[in-house]
Amino acid sequence: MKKITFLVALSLLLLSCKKDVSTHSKNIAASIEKKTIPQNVKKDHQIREVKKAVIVPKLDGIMDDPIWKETKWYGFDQKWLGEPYEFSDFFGRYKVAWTPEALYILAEIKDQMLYDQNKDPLIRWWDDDCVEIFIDADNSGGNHQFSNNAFAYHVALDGNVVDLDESKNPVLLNHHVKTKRVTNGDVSVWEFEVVIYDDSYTEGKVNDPVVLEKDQKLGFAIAYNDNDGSKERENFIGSVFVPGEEKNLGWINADVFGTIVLKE
Ligand SMILES: [Ca+2]
Ligand SMILES: [Ca+2]
Ligand SMILES: [Ca+2]
Ligand SMILES: [Ca+2]
Repeated sequence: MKKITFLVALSLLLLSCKKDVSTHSKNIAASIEKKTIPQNVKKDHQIREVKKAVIVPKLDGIMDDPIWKETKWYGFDQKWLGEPYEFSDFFGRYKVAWTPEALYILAEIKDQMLYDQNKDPLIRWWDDDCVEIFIDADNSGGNHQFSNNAFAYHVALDGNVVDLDESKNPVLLNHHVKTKRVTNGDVSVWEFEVVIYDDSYTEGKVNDPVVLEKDQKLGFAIAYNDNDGSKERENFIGSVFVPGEEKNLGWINADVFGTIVLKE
């Protein structure tokens, strides 16, 4: 009888040891998994509140809409690429507003020469004069170079919209961003309507845009590629400070985008 009791006790002990060992190995596996798949956490910076437009601004390149009278200008004031430039070469400022259906941007750009070297919108699109709009729908930050975690919409002078997709090729995303530009002398007024898509967007499929809501945060930046007749762009001027030596990171990493907060 004693022997049986001893054997039962021994088996129970072994069983509990086995359970401990297996729980322990599971914990190790989980921690290794955590380390190999780091969750990106964006540190919000340049946090700006964006006002809701009660009346949708008319996309006509004229800034007389009620919302543009109520919102303030921000500057394209960060040189991301190129030599120092003069006011006569480039000056830019912009405003942002929102409705549940889209983000609206007004940009006033002073550029003494509008240059469209490559008529094909998918050839070296960044070397032609273009406005670049950076959107991260869920403000996640992180790499988006060949994914739809965020978008870097290059809006060309002819209104074509280009970004790289998951196949690492440029695609036209003209249904994401609509624009109207009116140029008088060296000043262009651009109005944009940006329909927001999140990382579930799949090119060639039916995709539902994000319905924007009060207090929603988005990653946002805007920039201008200025070329006045050179083989390659001469300047790239953005809206947000990028720390470190390499400033041209917006097209790769959504961590450098500022953060906008949608307000009534
Ligand atoms: Ca307008
Ligand atoms: Ca220029
Ligand atoms: Ca994202
Ligand atoms: Ca130019």
